[in-house]
Amino acid sequence: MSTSFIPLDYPRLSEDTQRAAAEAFYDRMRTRRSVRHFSPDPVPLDIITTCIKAAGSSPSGANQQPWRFVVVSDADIRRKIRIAAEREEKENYERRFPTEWKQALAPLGTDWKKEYLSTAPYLIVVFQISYEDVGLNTIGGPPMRTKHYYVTESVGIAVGILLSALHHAGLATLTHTPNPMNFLNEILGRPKNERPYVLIPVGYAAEDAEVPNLRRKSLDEIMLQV
Ligand code: IYR
Repeated sequence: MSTSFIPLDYPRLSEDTQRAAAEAFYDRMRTRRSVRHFSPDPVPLDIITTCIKAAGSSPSGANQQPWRFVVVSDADIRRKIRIAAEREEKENYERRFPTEWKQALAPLGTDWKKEYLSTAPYLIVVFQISYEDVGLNTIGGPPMRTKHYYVTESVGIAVGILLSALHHAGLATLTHTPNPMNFLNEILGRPKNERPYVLIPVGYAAEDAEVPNLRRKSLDEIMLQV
């Protein structure tokens, strides 16, 4: 396959502008928290779709863009998702999670109840597209497939950009991964080459929303200079 190239369209900034941009971004991002208490207030859909376009600008393995973002606003579907997720989480908390895991989760104050899944006006369900079927094999064998590379890494980066874009737009989010999540394929009618990656409730935080008093690691703890 031949490749064509175009000039990179991104101007170099002055150092002052760069510094101001870096600081403004950090100042905004440091206020991001995982929110578990949502207001049912509606959010304009175009704000959500713009944030998804930002997520779609993510780098990906071999530029295969192996992601699908399903935006759920229908109240019945959100309720179905809540019921299915709570069924799994009840099993997790009551039987499947080892004691050690429950101890690690204790500071977050979580349990199997997931009210936010029906309160938040949107659930964005992110799927990773593990491979793509590219047509039927002419001699009746299995379909021909395009393998995707670095799928989890690519989708993880896209989700990071999505969470940043939503937060930057003034919205509250939660990265939620009820386990197992295959009920999402069934409820949302997604094919089996798409695997649920994360479920993100999106909306405004409830007025009385509280978050655990956690400490972020300092720069010294997360960065080394060599
Ligand atoms: N999925 C469960 C448990 C849970 C797991 C992790 I790792 C967290 O960071 C938080 C919760 C739940 O949502 O309650």
